[in-house]
This record gives sequence, C-alpha cells and structure tokens, in this order.
Amino acid sequence: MMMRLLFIIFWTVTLTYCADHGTFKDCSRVDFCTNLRGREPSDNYAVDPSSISGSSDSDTLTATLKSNNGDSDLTLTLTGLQQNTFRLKITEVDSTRYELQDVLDGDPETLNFDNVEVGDASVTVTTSSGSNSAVINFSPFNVEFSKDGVSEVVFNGDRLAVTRNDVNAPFSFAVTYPQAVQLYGVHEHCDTLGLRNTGPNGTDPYRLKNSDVSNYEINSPMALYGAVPVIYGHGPTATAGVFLHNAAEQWIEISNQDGGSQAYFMAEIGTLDIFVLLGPTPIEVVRQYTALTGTAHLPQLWTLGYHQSRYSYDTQEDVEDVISGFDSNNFQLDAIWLDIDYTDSYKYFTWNPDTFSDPVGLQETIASTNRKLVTIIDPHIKVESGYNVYDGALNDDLFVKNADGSVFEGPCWPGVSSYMDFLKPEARNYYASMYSYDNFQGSTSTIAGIWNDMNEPSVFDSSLEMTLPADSLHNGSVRHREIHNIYGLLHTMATHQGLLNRDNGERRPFVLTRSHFAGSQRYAAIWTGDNTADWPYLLASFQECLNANLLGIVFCGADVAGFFNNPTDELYQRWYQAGAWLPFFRAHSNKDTSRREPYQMSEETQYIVRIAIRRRYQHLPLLYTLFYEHTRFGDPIIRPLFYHYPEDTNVYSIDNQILVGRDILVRPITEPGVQTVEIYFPGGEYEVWVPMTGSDVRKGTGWATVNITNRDVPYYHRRGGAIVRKDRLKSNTADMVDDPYTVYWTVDRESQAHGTVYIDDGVSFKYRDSTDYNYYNVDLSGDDITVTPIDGDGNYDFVIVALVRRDIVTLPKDDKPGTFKETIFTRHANGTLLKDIKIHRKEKTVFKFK
Ligand code: NBV
Repeated sequence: MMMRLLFIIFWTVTLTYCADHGTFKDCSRVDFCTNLRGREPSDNYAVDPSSISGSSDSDTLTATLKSNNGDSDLTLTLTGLQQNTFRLKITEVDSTRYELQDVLDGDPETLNFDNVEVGDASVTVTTSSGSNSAVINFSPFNVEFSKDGVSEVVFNGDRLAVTRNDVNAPFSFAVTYPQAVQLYGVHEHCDTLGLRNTGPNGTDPYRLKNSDVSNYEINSPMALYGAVPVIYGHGPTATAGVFLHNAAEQWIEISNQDGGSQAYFMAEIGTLDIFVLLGPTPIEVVRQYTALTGTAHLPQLWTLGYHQSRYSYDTQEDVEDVISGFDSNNFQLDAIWLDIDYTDSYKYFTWNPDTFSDPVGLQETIASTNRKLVTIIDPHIKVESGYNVYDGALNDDLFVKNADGSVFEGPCWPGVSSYMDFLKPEARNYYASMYSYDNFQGSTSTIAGIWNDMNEPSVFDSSLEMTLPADSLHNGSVRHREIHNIYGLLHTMATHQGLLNRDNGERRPFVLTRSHFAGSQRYAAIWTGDNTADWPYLLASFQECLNANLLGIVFCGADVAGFFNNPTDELYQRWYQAGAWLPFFRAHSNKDTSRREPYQMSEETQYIVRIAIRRRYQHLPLLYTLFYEHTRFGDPIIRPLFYHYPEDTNVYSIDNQILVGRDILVRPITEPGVQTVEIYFPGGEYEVWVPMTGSDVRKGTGWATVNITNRDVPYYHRRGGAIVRKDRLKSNTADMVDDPYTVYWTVDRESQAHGTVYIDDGVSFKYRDSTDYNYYNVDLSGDDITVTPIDGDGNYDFVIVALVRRDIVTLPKDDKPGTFKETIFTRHANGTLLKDIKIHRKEKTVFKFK
C-alpha cells in the first residue's frame, strides 16, 4: 500500500514537468549507442568471391565477408521474396545470436532468382524477370538494391559493425535511399511524421526501447511504449523500405538529404536481419510490409463506435450512471471501460468485492442498453499465495526469472509482482485460459474487449528504466534484452487467443494494447498512451496514428481530450471533432482530472460534441469498408497526403491533414483561437475538393486560406469519389445495423464517381472463413447508379435511402473558390422509394433515380 502511495505521489508530482531524463537514458548513457555512434565509416569487410554460393534456380545466395580488422568473419545470406522484396541477413559464421520468432505473419514467401551473375568485382542477383536486382560489391563491400534500373536502397558496408562483448553483441549498419528526400517510420515517438535529422550536434538518435514514459514530451526522439523498426525512404521518383527484424533496443540516426537520405541503425544484440522493400510507390511499399507482418483482422463493428473510459470509474453505480447520462443527453456510445480499480487489490481476473459486488448484474444492465464493457488486464501478477493466477503460474514455472534462475519479483500496482514469461507458449496458453468465463469469474460476453496496459513491461524501478532487468531470463534462457520490444506483442497474443478460445472462435477479439511491435496489428489496436490535455498533443495524436497506419498498425487512437490535466472547453471540443476521424475513438483521463463525460459539459460544448460523435457514426460504413480493404490489401485507414500524392514534394512534411481512405480530406483544428486555417489541397488542376462543412469548392492546387467555425472541423470529398454513410441517428452501432445507407458524391471530369461498400455480420470470422459477406462497387454517373458485386455471397442488403449529388456550379478560379449545388434523391425514376429497391446481391443492378 505504501509503495502504491509513493508511486501515485511520484506521478502526480512529475505531472507538470517533462519526461524523466534521469530515468530514461539518452545515447550518451548507453555504452553500445555511444560506441557505435562514434565509429568512423571504414571498409572493414570484403566479400570472398570464392565463397559465393547461389544459382538461378534457388532463392538464396550466401557469401563470406572477410574482416580485415580482427573482428569475426561474417556470413551474408540474401533471399529473394515475393512482392519486390529481398531479405538480407549478416551474422558471424558461427552465429549463436537469437533468431526472432513470433513477429512475422508466417514464413515469408520466397521467390527464386531468375539470374545470378558472378563478375570480377560484384555478383548480381535478379528476380521478377530482372525488374528487381541486388548487386553485391566485393570491395569496398556494399549491396545495392534496384527496381527497374533505379537504385533504391544501398546497404553501406562501411557502416557495418558486428561486435561482441561479455554482456551483449551489438551491431550497426547504414542504409542509404538514393531516391529519398524524406525518411518516415520508426514508431513510436511523439514527433513529426517525417523523421527529423539527428546527429552528434543535433538531437539524439531515435530510440526504440518500449518504455513506460510518464509525461512524454513533444517532438522528441525518446522511446515511447511501442517499437516498429521500419524506415521508408520517399522521394518523387520512388519509395522504398527497410525493416529490421530484431526486438532488442535500437537507436537510429537519421539524415534526410536531397540525393540520398540515410539511416544508421545501432542495435544492442540479436540478429542483423533486414527486409528490403522496393515499392516503388508508398502504396506498394506499405503492402509489401504488411505482406510480411500481417494485417489486422476486421474489428467487430461496435469497436468502431465511441468509447468512454476513465481512470477509474470506481463503482458499478458510477458506470450505470454514466451510461444513463449518455442516453438521456443523446450522445452515442458503444462501450464503457474499467481501469485497474475494478479489481480486488490489482489482482487481475478478479473484482473489487466492495465496489463491484455484482459484476454480472452490471453487465446485464450494460447489455440491456446494447453497450459493451472493456476491462483492463495488466501483465504483472501480484505475488500472493492463494491468488489462483499466481499460484498456477508459479507451479507451472511460467514466470520470468532472474539471471540466477529464481523467479523475478519487482514492484508494480499490486506491490510485489512477478511477470508472465509470454515467450513460453505454455505461459501464453495458461494466461489465455484465464479469460474463460469459468476462470474470470463474474465475466460475461458483455466484456467484449480487453485492455492490456503496462506491458512494456512496466516495473516500478527507475534504476531499471522502469522495466525488467536486461539479463532476466525467458523461455530457453533467452535474455530479456534479446526480446524486450516484443513483450507487449506476446502479451496481446495470449489475450487475443484467450478471447478467441472463450468465444469458440465465433467473435473477433478486441484487444487494446499500449506496448506494441511490428506485427502487433494481428492481435490488437493501439493508443498513444498518457498524453496531456494540451494542443500539441492533439496534433501529436495525428502524427503518431498516421505513422502507425503506414506501419500496418491501423487501429490507432489517442486519449480524447488528453490523459493528464484538464482541457479548456475549446480544446475539448476540437479534440472530439478531430478524434472522431481517427480509427480508434475513446475518451480517457487520469484520476485527478475533473469529470468530463460529454453530458457533464456546458450546453454549448455538448452541442458541438454531439455533432462530432454523430459525424463518427455517420461514417461508420466508410470506416468499416476501409478496415475490410485493409484486411485484403494491407492499406492504411488514414493516410498522409504523400501516400496518394507521392510526387508532390510540398506535402512531404504535412502531418496535420489526413486522408480517410482515398476520398475524404480532413484538417483537424489543432490550434486555439483560430478563425481561419491554411489547408493544402493536393492533386493539381483537375483534382477538385468539395466541402462538407462549408461552401467553398477548392482545386488541388496547393495552399488556401479557409474560414472555419467552432461547429466542425473542415473536411472535403474528392470529386470522383462516392462516400457511403448511415445518416439516421441511433444511440449505438447495434441499433444502426438495419439502417439504410446514404451515398454522397460529385462526379469527376468524365462524369463518373466511384466508391465501395462492404457489409457483413459485424461480429464473426465468417468473412474470412467463408464468403458470408457482400462487397460492392458503387458507381454513379448522370442520373444512374450502378451497384456491382465484387465478391462475397452473404445476405446483407445494401438498402439505399437517399442519394446526395453535389454538382459543381462554378469551378474555383484564381483565388476564388468554386460553388456547388446539392440535390437529394429519394426515389427511383419510376417513383418507387429508393429504400424499397432491391439491390441484386449477385448481379449488377443499374437504375435511374430522380
Ligand atoms: O491503469 C492506469 C493508467 C491508465 O489509465 C493509462 O491509460 C495507462 O496509460 N495506467 C497507464 C497506469 C499509470 C497512470 C499514471
């Protein structure tokens, strides 16, 4: 109890200050980073030509790299993969390095080389009928990867170091992207979307070491809760990527430069194992990356609604009151969340007997309003004999160990705690079994999602940088430092499995995680952790979620309207308006903040927030369709402008505007007291953006000053796109299931508009395991609508209630915006109401409307 009090005091006191640089080290306090960072480039390795083995009918080439400075010789292994990808591994000849498991979505699909040509100074390997090549130059050693003759990634031999000492075995290497003027990636940092230059005289390198950082800072390369070691290099001619498949601590130095940007990776231990993605567009490079690490499965529909959380709703009566507050004030709501205080003394899978004495009754009440409950389950386990989760794990030897083999114990919320060794499959199975209705007593299917927090993992010991000791031991004597960055991923893997098992595989699990790694998208959604109720953090939520979306982790959101501190009314309003457009939409706040459920706010704020939440619910069909398309193609839900306008160098640093799918442009208002904002309209002379919140039609010719109001954030539809919505107001997603659709569009220069719509049961995996869904193209031109099934043969009707055509009246000219006219159609040309028209689920349906 004392320890808990001390920590609460510690958190409260540090609240108004910046992140704790005493606890969390910079590069100068980490030996391997200091050493590798200071190394001068030098050609320490050369390929031994006689060692090369590999031929055109195989997918792998190996060669020996001879060291000329006394370090060990190395083995290089180059593998051809499908989808314009190569894999390059470099290890000691007799490597005993840990080979990372559990991150890739199965074994990558290999591709035979179509040619291997050994010359005097290099060996050239090609795949895909010569369109992809890797040239390994012998001395000086480097590897140049090209697509269609364009050099896209160079692995620089002169920055290669592979060393070993008693404690660790660090390595470093650099990659240059000859076509890139801007580098992106390396989630998770609170920073601009485009990576900034680091350097000995500038900022620290970007760090990847999953950490429970309280009060994290804006625009900082400090490590946060998650790690995705991927860098995309982007320029007008090409986009390429490099993914370092390694879960140890890393630091990455960045240099953006016209004529070749460079990233210098420094890792503490583990294997140098990279995937080189040759794009050559942002769309393709993201698809190549998600082909390796997987996509999210479809979320259940309810998870896309609005979520209300707080640290903590302390009693079950409070929870019931909050739900009635939403209902009596006409705010939509899909889920309410319970933070750690619902448990009995922070023993997860239990309930506080005083404050949640009737958990089943509570869940029945929640279910009767068509809402869901999400409960937090952290990975630390209270050391207390008699606590079944602890006893079972101890008995079955499922905890992380100290270097001397004893069970590790460290402080966390419950006091002395042990940590599940999720690297052990048995530990994952055991933990998964705790989610069963029998083991998690008092739980029912109304607990439809689980929140995994503190899984970096957090240990309340600042001398350990708030995590497990680096030399603590996991399954098979793997040291924690080898796998630190996947602890959270493994935790969510167990939780995901637990929910699957609990529901016999019939419902898509929903897990929210704070710590994450490459591939976490297969198991969980993420949020940006403990942000602060201040304007820069509102912007940061967009920067971070855009980045996560490019790196496969599409289901991303942030605590609306800031975890620490109290927002002003204006910030609160703007945060709801903006947050409604991020893929995950949840309000959450810290213990000492004032109560701020929307219905507790002023009339004016309630009015504005009601509009914001309704915007979200109107666009659920679009979001759900985008999520489906993500599962099929790997595409992000929200996208930075450069993703669709890769050649326009003006957009490379824009991270306060998003594209939702291809056809909606949103500019969140992330600054106080403004009546106008500058918006960049991309796409050129013939791209036209039609406003949904004002009257000014814009051309895609760049910056324009736009008037705004406090009623909404500006958002636009791209001419030529068709947006499918549900406009009836209901109190949650379940109540909307049978609601009909409304389609909005403006035709393009060819008088066409196009969209898609995806419909299924919103719950099960039938969409994946069978064809029980309907996926349609929706095309509009003149007075015609054509709905064409793409695939799926489910029984989900696409019932249209209204068609909203927005015709351009005048095009923008010089500085003058254009105008449009809106016409709403509710009938077929023959007079029948649109909603009574049956869209054929198997064949094309064409009809005229009026
Ligand atoms: O479980 C309490 C909080 C939670 O509300 C928050 O969202 C997490 O990011 N948790 C961190 C523990 C520490 C809060 C200061």
